[in-house]
Amino acid sequence: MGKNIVQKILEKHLIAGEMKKGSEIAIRIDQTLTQDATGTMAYLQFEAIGIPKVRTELSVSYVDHNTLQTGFENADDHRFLRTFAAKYGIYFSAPGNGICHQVHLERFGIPGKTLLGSDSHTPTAGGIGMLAIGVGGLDVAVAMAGYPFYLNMPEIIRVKLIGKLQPFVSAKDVILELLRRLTVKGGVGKIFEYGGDGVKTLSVPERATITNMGAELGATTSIFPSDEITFDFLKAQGRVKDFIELKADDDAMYDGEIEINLSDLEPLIACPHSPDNVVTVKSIEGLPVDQVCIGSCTNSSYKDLATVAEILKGKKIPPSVSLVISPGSKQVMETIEKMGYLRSIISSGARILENACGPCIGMGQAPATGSVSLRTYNRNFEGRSGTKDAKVYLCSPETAAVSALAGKITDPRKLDETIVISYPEVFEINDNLIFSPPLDPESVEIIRGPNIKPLPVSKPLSEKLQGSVLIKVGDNITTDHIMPAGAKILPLRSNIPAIAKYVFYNIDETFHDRALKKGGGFIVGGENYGQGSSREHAALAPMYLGIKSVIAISFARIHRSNLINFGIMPLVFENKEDYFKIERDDELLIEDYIEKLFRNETITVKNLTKNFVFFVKANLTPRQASIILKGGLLNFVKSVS
Ligand code: MIC
Ligand code: SF4
Repeated sequence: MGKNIVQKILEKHLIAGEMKKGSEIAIRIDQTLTQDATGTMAYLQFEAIGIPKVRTELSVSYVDHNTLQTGFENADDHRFLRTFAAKYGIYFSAPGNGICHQVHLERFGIPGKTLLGSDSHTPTAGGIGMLAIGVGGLDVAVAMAGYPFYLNMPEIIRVKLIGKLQPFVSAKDVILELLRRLTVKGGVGKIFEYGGDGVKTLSVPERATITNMGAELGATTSIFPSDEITFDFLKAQGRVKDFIELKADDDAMYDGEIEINLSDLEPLIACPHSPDNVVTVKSIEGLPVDQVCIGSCTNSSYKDLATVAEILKGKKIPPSVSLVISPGSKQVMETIEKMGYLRSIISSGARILENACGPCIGMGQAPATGSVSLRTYNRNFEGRSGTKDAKVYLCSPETAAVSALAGKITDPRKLDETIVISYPEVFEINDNLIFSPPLDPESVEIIRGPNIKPLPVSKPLSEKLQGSVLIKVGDNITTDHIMPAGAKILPLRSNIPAIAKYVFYNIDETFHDRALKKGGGFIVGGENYGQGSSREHAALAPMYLGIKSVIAISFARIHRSNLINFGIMPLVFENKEDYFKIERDDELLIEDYIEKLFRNETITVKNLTKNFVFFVKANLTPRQASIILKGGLLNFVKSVS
């Protein structure tokens, strides 16, 4: 029987298990990436494992999230990360070099290899045919130490693309269409493999936009074939040696298929406050916009910015609009400069930001009170922009640029022009902000500032779990709700006691104090609890506050793994109706659960306050059950090595 691309890559990397839907497999990881906001913890965890040098083929430490440096904290983190990388054989991509996913695609990604990254948008590298998975920092630390990565074999869904995008309809509209159809939880437990004749009409950056935002579907990852278009991309990066062809066999089997006719798509837009709240741009045309932001790991490639520049060329942004543009990498910046596009962007009145994540994670450019912000980014969760009542819409660079000029949401097809972009034969390749590991790591001293606190120690769970429900939240709660980011909180990522003060801060400011006072307790969640980012702080900080278990209707993949990694039990209701019967402050008791964890049996929870029992399941593999009982993955790895 023929194989699909995912099966071919997994088979080559399989260390244990059977590639049967839902069963646990272990795979070898070739490459890892971290970014600064998750990296400091990941490296402290790697250090705690006690290995002298990374054991991967390649590991890269990027600095792209915290680059505002409003105090010493970020700068201290950068210095720690730079010296740590030098000591342990890791490449270091310095602040200013660009967003990890864009740079990785350009300089390091290799078709057919596996990549594990401590950022949920790691699947961007699926655009060149890598099997790239976003995880928490501890999973990356363990992979850097040479251990396999464990996952439950996902379903493999073929997304068959046919036809060709019409002018002013772009790759972003393809993924928005999938979000419209499948919602933010439609991809949980799935890998999307793209195929069909439409694939060859898409360039690598366009493919990467699509795989990037597959994260918003909750998918494990997304992947494109590696073909002549991939070859051309790698050639323009001076990396022909990294090319291999990758395609599905003609008789490959899938667990499902979705078809998208590219020719039928029209410009789409995700309305506040969820990436799946998708409508046509046409249907909300005329809504005045106050801010337009172009960039982020979804849409900051050379192609994106050259297109934007062509649209802006010779025109002026109206005074009511603030247009901010952040190129995805130094290479993109240098190439748009060389090709003359930067000039058109600057002349239009756009504000040029650093090559970094910036406003996407609330690091500057918070919109005005109650304003409308149109962004080419991937997430529009409430408050993520830094302004709680701002209304953030997500769209393509074409829609963003045309709307910025008009001062209101506008269907870009209204622009009566043909946009033709010139491409350089070879991109501006200047890796002077990527530092290779030195040959004499012994001489490197790791420099830690006062903001870098030691790792909190997790304790094994006790035999009887009792505590109160500290908070009850609804469906699709994001990790931005659990552990907010932004300019005030992000600098505290290396300091768990300090960042723990902000757990659930935007939902309930009293959470931290109540949790500390009660010595921990339970969290109750709805569907898709913990969707969004890979930030393990959304598990690590609750662990620090004594949370023993999260009981939810369902979980998002990365957050569930992070909970397990830090010894917090993720439990799901057997009967959804019980969710509605529980209230904040109810006292819960769980006894005799340990054996049941290993056998995946039903566990009884007593609601002592309301005097009823309800039933939950942990759905853990025996390995995960052992991790929980040891108090987390770090303790587990140390105990077996
Ligand atoms: C995000 O887009 O939410 C982030 C910031 O990149 C996160 C990582 C983090 O919180 O550090 C992600 O996507 O994983
Ligand atoms: Fe950075 Fe935004 Fe991409 Fe996250 S989604 S990696 S914050 S650009």
